[in-house]
Amino acid sequence: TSLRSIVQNMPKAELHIHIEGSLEPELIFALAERNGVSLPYASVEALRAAYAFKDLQSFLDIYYAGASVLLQEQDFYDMTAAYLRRAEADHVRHTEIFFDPQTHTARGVPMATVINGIHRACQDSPVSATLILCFLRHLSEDDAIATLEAALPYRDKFIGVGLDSSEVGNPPEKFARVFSRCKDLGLRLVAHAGEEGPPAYIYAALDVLHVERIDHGVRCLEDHALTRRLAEEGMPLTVCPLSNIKLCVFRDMKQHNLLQLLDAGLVATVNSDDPAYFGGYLNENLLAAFDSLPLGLQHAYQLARNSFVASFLSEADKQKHL
Ligand code: ES4
Ligand code: ZN
Repeated sequence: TSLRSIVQNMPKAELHIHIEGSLEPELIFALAERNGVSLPYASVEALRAAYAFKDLQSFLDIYYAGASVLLQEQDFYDMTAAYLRRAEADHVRHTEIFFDPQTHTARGVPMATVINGIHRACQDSPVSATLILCFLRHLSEDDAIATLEAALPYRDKFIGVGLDSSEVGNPPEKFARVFSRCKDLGLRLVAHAGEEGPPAYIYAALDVLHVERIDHGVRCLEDHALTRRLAEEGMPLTVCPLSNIKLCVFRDMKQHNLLQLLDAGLVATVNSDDPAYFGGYLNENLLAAFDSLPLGLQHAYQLARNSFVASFLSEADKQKHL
């Protein structure tokens, strides 16, 4: 059996997937039609042609436009169900799904519509799926606090909170109070850091927000003390190879630092981030990395293992997968 087929078929967890980033152009157009929303693109092909990004912000502008077609609970259900079917095909056994409520509540969509639609699709899937509510870091901390309050009636439907959107200029410190509140509520904590931002943002995510995983974190290798610390603490990084290439964090996949991260002893995992926008779901991310980097069977095994170790499954549930 080839390494590629082992990588594809091995049971795995996904820990960094924005559900709004799984909206395929075909579903965007179908939902636009269903909801009478007009799009600034003439066709599926025209929309897909706009997926040429130079950095994170140029992607986010199109990602928020795509999400504007989501209005009814069934829309959120259909989007999530479609992702979970793709995850199942990639042998994903467990997934921790990010969602961005502010992208929808700002358009007048009720919090209940967002959470109930996504959550019901998770319950109907054979894949184990939990939810992580992300705060948009380009908005204020007061907006994040209001969002948390609005979500608390549905506290049983999400396990944690994260921090996403435009990183540079919006450091973790900006969200110290809301993360402290979330920690007191028993929510699990993660944050995007060190994707486009410097190592200082990773330190702040750890020391100010007290996160339990770093999303991306690939710029940690610029700071040797930080790299050593992440390794010693077993602090996981949720790395997204195709995302990093599409957003020009690395010039091409041969330049990606995934192997250096693993060689440094970090609990690195591979994830799809925004699969509809970046050219592939989880197995396509793994295969792209394995095709371009000198990764072998041991690395495949390590990445599958890391995905469960880094998850928020109970220790008993992790054991079943290790
Ligand atoms: C995101 Cl790749 C990435 N980075 C930051 N925020 C995001 N939201 C959706 N995808
Ligand atoms: Zn992300």
